Amino acid sequence: MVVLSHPTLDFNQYSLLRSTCKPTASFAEIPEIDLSDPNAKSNIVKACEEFGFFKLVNHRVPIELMTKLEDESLCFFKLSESEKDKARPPHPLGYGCKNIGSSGDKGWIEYLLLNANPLPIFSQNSHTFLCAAEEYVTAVKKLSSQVVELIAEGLKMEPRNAISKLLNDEKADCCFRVNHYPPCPEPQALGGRNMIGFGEHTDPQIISVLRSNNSTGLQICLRDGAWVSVPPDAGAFFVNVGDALQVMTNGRFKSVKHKVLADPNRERVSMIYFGGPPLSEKIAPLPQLLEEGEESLYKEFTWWEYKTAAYKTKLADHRLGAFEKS
Ligand code: GA4
Repeated sequence: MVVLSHPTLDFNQYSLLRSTCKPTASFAEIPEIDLSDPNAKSNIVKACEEFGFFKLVNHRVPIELMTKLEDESLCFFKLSESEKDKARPPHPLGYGCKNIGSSGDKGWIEYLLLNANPLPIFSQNSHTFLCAAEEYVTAVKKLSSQVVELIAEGLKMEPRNAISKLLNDEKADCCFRVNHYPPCPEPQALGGRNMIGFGEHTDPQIISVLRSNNSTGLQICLRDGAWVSVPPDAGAFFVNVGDALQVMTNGRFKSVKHKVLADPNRERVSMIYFGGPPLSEKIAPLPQLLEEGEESLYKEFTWWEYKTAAYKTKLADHRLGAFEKS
């Protein structure tokens, strides 16, 4: 049984979830980075500066790893509510439905939120899911590390593992989430507008690597404030700059605001790896990146301090605001 079936939802209760923005055209100019291209490093840097977001192709992660985990995830989400309830609550980690975070955000979504370092056992029958997740997370973790090393090279930073060593640390605070957005019925009831699946936000971590099935829904916010739809590509990954990387580059890269609208006809499944540093790590501009005389735009803080503060905020809040120097 799919949990978010139509009769169980009260549209009035979810009135705040209606998307208030005009429908946007698909954005064909999403930067596409070909990992086999010798210019990948400078292209990634350009994409992170302009969009905080890019699509990654020729990444060499076998599509079978992705589809296997997608199938396993769908098997989990098709379980009865009482079965899924055994993996609740999502806080700190586990199964969540409609509620995101702990500050009242809601979405047309159910999800699994898991520690990625290492993956936990979240229910008795999770063995096949966890095997698929383990394989997938191992591959995506490696890929994230490759991407931040290309970033370091593109920024002409020494050593090239200055960022990747944080993601590869045995205490790295990385998490993994699988989101399931069931088809959202009756958009007419919402005046033709789509229901919010996951409200607008930036990711607090260093980097996020997303893969979704072929459904639309993901939108990113451009520098001029316009929201654009990201055309889906089930064989590619989409990479976000997170708040921590914005700070580490002293604002040269911007963490990208993004959101997901539920599709009236198709279910969407996305799997996202969030690469974060160890909790005790100081998050500050990398000294190698500061020009002579350039000062940090941010107060000093550890990842633990930022994460603790971030988890008390609402999705759409400007989380870095409290850490900017006035
Ligand atoms: C956004 C990125 C990740 O999905 C996440 C989210 C977390 C959650 O779902 O519990 C948060 C959100 C995310 C940022 C602000 C807080 C915390 C929900 C929320 C309202 C797992 C993360 O690390 O931060």
